[in-house]
Amino acid sequence: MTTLQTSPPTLPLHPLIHQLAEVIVSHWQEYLNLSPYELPDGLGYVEGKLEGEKLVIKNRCYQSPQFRKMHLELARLGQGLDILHCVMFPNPNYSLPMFGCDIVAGKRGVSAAIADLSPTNPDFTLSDEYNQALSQLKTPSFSDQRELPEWGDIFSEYCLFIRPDTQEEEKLFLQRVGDFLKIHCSQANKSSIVSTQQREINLQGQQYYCQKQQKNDKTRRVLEKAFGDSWANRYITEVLFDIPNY
Ligand code: BLA
Repeated sequence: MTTLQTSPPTLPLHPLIHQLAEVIVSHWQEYLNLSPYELPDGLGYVEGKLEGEKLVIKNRCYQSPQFRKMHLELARLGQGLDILHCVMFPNPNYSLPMFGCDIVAGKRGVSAAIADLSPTNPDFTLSDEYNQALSQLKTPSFSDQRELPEWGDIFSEYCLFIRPDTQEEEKLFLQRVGDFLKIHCSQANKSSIVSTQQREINLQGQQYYCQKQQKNDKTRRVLEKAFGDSWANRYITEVLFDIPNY
């Protein structure tokens, strides 16, 4: 296995991935008070090649008072598979859902585009404020809605999981993620610090979310192929879905 950490080149990825990355980062910059977040052991830029094709991963990571970690990852496997992964982990002192999204684009276009604001409380509901704001959004209809996997009970009723069929649908997806982010950032900015008891409940909700996401075999397989089983496991549990225990 080779894992190199050199200065990151710009990855030439599927246009929807670049567009979504721009939507995400511009919302973070506009609404939140960002500071850098260091990933473990210089895992910001990684290249791996074990069997077959090269996997290149480029990470950007920030934090803010309301978010423990905001992670945006762009990755390219060989010439054929482009990936965007993003998760905003709330600071458990605030009762906020998890924003997450994933885009997977292959040679034949985007096969999966998913975005959600996922509840972290024990009864799997979003707060009234979130429900009210989200229910007021215009709900676009997509021609190819995909079915969530078995571990997907963490996602809310607003979760979008589609295979975009046209550029118009790609645009609608981008708009919807922008809407989610606007709502999320403005709710976060309005939220106040909770009791230590509630903080514990928030942490448990995030732990459950991460445990479920760690069950996504499709992500695991891609990483194992490029980096081997133990590296992949460490990356999934320490970078993609590290379970906060502080
Ligand atoms: C699906 N994720 C996938 C797929 C691949 C990856 C190859 C299959 C695509 C398809 O079915 O069309 C791969 N995703 C990756 C890799 C990384 C990644 C390698 O992020 C990182 C390096 N996944 C997330 C987040 C969400 C998510 C934050 O990381 C949601 C908020 C969801 N990805 C998700 C879901 C599927 C998926 C629900 C479909 C899984 C299935 O159908 O079994």
